[in-house]
Amino acid sequence: MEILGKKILVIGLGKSGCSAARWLSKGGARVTVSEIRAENEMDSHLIQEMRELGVALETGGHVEETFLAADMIVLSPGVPLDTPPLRAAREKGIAILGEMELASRIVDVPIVAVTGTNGKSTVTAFIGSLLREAGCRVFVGGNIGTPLMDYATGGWEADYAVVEVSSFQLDTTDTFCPAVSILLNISPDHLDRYPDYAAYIQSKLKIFENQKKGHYAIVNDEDGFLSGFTPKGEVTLLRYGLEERSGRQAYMKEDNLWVAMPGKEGLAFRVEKWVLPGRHNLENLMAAVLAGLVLGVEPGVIQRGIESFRGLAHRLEFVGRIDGIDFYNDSKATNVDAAARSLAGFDRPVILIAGGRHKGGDYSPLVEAAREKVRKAILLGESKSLLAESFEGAVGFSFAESMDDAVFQAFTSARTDEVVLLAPACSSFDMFSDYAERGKVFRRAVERLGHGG
Ligand code: UMA
Repeated sequence: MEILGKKILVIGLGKSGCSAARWLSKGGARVTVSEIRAENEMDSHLIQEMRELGVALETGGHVEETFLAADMIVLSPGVPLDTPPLRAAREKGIAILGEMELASRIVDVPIVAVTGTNGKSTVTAFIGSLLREAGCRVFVGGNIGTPLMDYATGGWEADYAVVEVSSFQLDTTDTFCPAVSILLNISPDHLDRYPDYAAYIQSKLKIFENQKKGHYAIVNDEDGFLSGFTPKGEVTLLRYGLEERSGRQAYMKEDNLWVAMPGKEGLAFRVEKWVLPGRHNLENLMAAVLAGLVLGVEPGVIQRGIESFRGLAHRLEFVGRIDGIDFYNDSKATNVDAAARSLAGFDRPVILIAGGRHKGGDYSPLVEAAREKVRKAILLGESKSLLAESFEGAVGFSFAESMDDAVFQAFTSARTDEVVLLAPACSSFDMFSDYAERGKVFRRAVERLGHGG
């Protein structure tokens, strides 16, 4: 891609924007970064680094003339696509691409891409660990934390790039072409960004758009939408589901995970040591096992991986047991479906801590999942009144003022062998910088209980 001397505008100076600006400026482009935050709200070291790289900074808002003067615009994933300056640039025919698209044009190793409304970080991390155990060099990144541009900017040696891809990132792809694309599930999310659910689905399907013969599309046959989906072209489609059915290349039978891929018929994996709870985590496991097999990971390595993987922090993470009560941190359950799935993983009564920033959408699937299982809900954050309206008459609840307060109330409400679960069903931005901070605050509150308050 020709960037030398080009006027390139990067929107947003978060992780993705920084990484893109670094690579572009080192490659000889004339880079400007436009950032909505004021300079005094940003990391001064970063500002200094950008200045040293010769990057021009425009902070405290976006200026349309700067957009219109660019030869190309690189977008951070979190930037809305319909702002007036972007619309004007689009009308003028200026190329607009996302950080993931830019990175994928530079990366020269096969990309394994994982998307879905829920579970994508877990599957991304697990595939990365399987490949590492198989002796491959792997870059694991994307929405899970490290931008793919970081790989492109150098310093990494990898045989594969395994990336979690969000719909925000897929929105701004154009030529993105993973060798293996995995779509785990689709349910309503981010309805504050998309005009409707159909638009969100279309964004997710872009993960398959440029795949060719020799590439793999791995999809969840249990998912209402995906069970009827077939990618175009000559891509090899692999389907998985909980029960044995024709057309499925992985399924569960007699507590084993069976594979029916061509050349691997009759292969089975034991799953009794797979620690992640719930049927959805068996679905996630099947997706990762199929990916491992198509990437050439030996079955013995996969079996050992199944037995040793412990999951990710803040994703149904086991925090500890205090006075016979088990505490789980699923701060990453930032939408209704994820929180409902989280609850579905338990076969014991749960004290649920939920609430945060409302993201649009309806809480009734959470109420349904909670009706039989949740003995009490502790509600906090901006959405607590909305959640209370939904829970009224179905699940008992109380309000909390802080995470410490919520954990303490949950602990005093719980009985022996019950579960206290943080599964907020909302984003964290009303009280915390992100879901990880929310999870850490929860964990610290639990640890304090363990030390006697
Ligand atoms: N900004 C603007 N103008 C705007 C909006 C934002 O200038 O109109 C600025 C912000 O002030 C900020 C910067 O843009 O300085 C942030 O950019 P960003 O939101 O794209 O964040 P990054 O730091 O680049 O992180 C992104 C992903 N963030 C989002 O998609 C919102 C990270 O996913 C990802 O880990 C990272 O790239 C590396 O690939 C986070 C996320 O919340 C975890 N993802 C969503 C999710 O999982 O639900 C999609």
